[in-house]
Amino acid sequence: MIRDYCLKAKTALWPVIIICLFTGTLFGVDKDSDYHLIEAAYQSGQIGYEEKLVRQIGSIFDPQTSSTALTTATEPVIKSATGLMMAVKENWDNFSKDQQTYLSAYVGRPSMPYSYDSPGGYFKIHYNTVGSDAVPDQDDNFNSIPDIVERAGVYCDSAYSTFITHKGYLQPPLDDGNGGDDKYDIYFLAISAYGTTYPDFATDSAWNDFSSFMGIHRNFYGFPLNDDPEGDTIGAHKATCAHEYFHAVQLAYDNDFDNLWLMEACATRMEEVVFPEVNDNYNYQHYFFNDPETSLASNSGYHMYGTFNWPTYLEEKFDPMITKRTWEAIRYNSALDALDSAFAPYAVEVADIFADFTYWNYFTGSRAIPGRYYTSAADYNEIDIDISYPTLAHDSVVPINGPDGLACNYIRFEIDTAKGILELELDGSSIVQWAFSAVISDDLTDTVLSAPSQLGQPVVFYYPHIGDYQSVAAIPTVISRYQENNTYYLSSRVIPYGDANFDRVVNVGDAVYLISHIFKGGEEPVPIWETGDANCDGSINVGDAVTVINFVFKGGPEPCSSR
Ligand SMILES: [Ca+2]
Ligand SMILES: [Ca+2]
Ligand SMILES: [Ca+2]
Ligand SMILES: [Ca+2]
Repeated sequence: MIRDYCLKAKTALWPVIIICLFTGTLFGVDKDSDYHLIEAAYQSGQIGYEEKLVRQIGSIFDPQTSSTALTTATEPVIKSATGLMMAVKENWDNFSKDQQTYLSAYVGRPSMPYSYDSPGGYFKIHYNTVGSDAVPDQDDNFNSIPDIVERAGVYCDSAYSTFITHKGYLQPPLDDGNGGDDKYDIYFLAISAYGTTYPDFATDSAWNDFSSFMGIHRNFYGFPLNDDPEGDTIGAHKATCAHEYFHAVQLAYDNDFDNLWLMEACATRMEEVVFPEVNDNYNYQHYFFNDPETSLASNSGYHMYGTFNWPTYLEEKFDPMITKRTWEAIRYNSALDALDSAFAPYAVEVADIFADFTYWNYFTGSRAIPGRYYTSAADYNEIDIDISYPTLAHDSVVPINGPDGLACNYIRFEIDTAKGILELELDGSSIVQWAFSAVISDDLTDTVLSAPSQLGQPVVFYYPHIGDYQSVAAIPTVISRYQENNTYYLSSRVIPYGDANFDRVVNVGDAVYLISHIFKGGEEPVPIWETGDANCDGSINVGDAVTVINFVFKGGPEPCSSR
């Protein structure tokens, strides 16, 4: 078994070195899911950071240990190894000599016998026809260039055209003739990932930009299914060219691992901007939608691919160039500050609009309303409900998984037979800044109430005639950037019709209160006037006092009994 835990250097490029870096029995290393087991082992403290990076490189790039065929479509494969490459480069000096020797075989520029220039002339695509990196030899146009290589040229040219020509992003810095000339280099590789972008070297710009080159999977067999009419293999290939080339563009602005969450969110978004027919990004949306309590700005796991919804929301709600403004600002700012800067034309910041984003994410899948919120809302997954109640009234609801900074919960109440006025209250911890939204729905309406919490005060919503609707979704949201797993109390109550003085019972006091209001200039019914409309005729007058008196003293029907 020990042999299974040894990582082997590529013998083609390096002297035969077998480095038994690890002798533990944490896990095997024979499937792409190892990447996640390694991550889990690191998160639980079983292995250190450098060891994690070395093992993850092995799980993706080492043909001895990785599953290069990717034969199980249901098994998630790592989408992009770009963040891993960035982390290895950033931490290079922390690796041992042996680790550096091992890593060098995988993080350096590959060498391939053949190359092909893309029709647009911007990309040089390198490939092999034998050995573990071999591409499929299909050549339907009989020009002696494997068709998959030609397709890479077309797809990457499309990405170039969208990002550089049409949207005006910075072109990735020239690479000093590496790979044969100044064209951007792409290598077909045997890897357990769709692709990876390798930061190459820093330029002399005033900001931290990097030249780069790209590795993409050698055949795209066995990836998750997608919607491409040309088939899943071609769809995965297209998505990868858009995704990884956008990473190359991002590296023209900044090479900072702290930005990885936004890099992945935007690169995954760009898959559907360049190739809207593919929808491979939908395969990753549930990592966010099943985990809305994890911070938008989380750099771990697949969550950051699922958050392609964030740039989608920004581009659809505000304007299509907001992502570009963000990357322009990221040269001199953190990702969140760069976003704030990109919103400047609208005089808002992330904290002001994050609650709006949370309820856009509620109206997807079967909850989508035609013409509202996301363009593709009906095709999306549905957001996870943290707690779901079959009835409306519940006091002191505490979350199962409280939200991190820039995250939220969804708590849903079915209205069932309740009628009256809804009172929905959020009392969040005073450590972080909260916002609160409530979605009041039936099949046709999407009433949303939303407000930030002021100075640690509770947020309370009142809404009349709640019995007319089917459900209420409460969305407690942390709009502070940081702090994990925040807790709160949430209460959903029903104020009965006729409770004009809001003491939660209907009795003679309400009749007195109404008469005082109607005839003596006394206060309006509280907390909203509908509590006093005891006959539900849409106004407050003596008839309401009569209804209350009949109900309390004469066994008459309860207020608004006909509604
Ligand atoms: Ca061909
Ligand atoms: Ca080059
Ligand atoms: Ca009362
Ligand atoms: Ca009335």
